Amino acid sequence: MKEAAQALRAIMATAEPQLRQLEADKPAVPPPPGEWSAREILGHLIDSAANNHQRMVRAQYNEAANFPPYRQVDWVRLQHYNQRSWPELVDFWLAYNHHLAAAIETIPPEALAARCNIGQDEPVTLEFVVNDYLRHVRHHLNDLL
Ligand code: NI
Repeated sequence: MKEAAQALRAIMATAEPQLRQLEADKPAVPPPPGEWSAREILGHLIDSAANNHQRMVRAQYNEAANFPPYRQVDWVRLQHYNQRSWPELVDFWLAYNHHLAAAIETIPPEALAARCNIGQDEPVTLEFVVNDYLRHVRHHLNDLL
């Protein structure tokens, strides 16, 4: 999945300067009720990276079909991202995604059809998980930036 890895690196290259600028532009803007702050959105992207990392590796030895779905709202709430430093969250998100890009790059073609549970009725393929991960990152970065 070289192209997906390259796409993820390109997303990071574009987003990094904008993310680093964001805190200077909008320090601690409180979100409307029921919505996530910038820190919580970036935290949600870190949680997504962590959960999808597990799926992407486990799928390659066929143990992702029963991997539990994760409760994203609880993950954000329980980790108190609003109390964290913005630069630390940005650094960690970038580091994790550089790691994921390397992991995605080495997924062999024969693993692309491996089954992954993402909490829907039917498991999806590993290829779908990778592409859906990129779509999800783009979606939230568009909101954030
Ligand atoms: Ni999301």
